[in-house]
Amino acid sequence: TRQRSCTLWLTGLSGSGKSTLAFALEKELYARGIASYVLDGDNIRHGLNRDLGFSDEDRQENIRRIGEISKLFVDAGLVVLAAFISPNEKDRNMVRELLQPGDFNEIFVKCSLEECEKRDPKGLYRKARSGKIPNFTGVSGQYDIPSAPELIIDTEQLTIEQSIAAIINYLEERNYF
Ligand code: GGZ
Repeated sequence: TRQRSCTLWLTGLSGSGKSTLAFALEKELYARGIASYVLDGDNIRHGLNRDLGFSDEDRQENIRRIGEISKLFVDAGLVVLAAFISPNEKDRNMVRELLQPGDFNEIFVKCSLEECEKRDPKGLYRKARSGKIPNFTGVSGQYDIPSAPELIIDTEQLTIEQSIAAIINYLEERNYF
């Protein structure tokens, strides 16, 4: 049987390409008649989670709430594209446990810190390096490299098109289409 809804959980450093991939994927899935929805910092941290910052405790609560939202959206029949740094493996595993087996697909959006700093689309690494942003992931905050992700997308090696193709291929293997 075909599985129509699930969560694709994109984890990686700031600037690794999570949101870019999520929106490109949303477009591709739409073209294939599949309804998806992107959750990212812009629509979650400015609204539902506006009370949360970037301490370890706040990130844990951020991820927990996003996990609960993802669960509801999956119940509603959507493919959830969740794009969050989610630096702590234990927090990502909490979401994995929260969802039905197979509904949580961890995609490691792999990109070296060096390259993310070079991209620095919002100038945040620069600020972090000058000490203006405490606990900034990769600079003054840790990032746990996923130990067993379902998929790794290396955005230093692949174009956006190739990255999307790899994810679509993964979904095809899992009988999403
Ligand atoms: C990391 C931070 C921080 C700190 C603000 N550390 O590249 P962006 O700007 O647009 O995405 C980052 C976003 C991270 O939010 P998440 O909800 O994905 O983080 S987590 O999963 O860890 O809860 C970045 C910005 O917020 N930002 N301060 N200290 N990123």
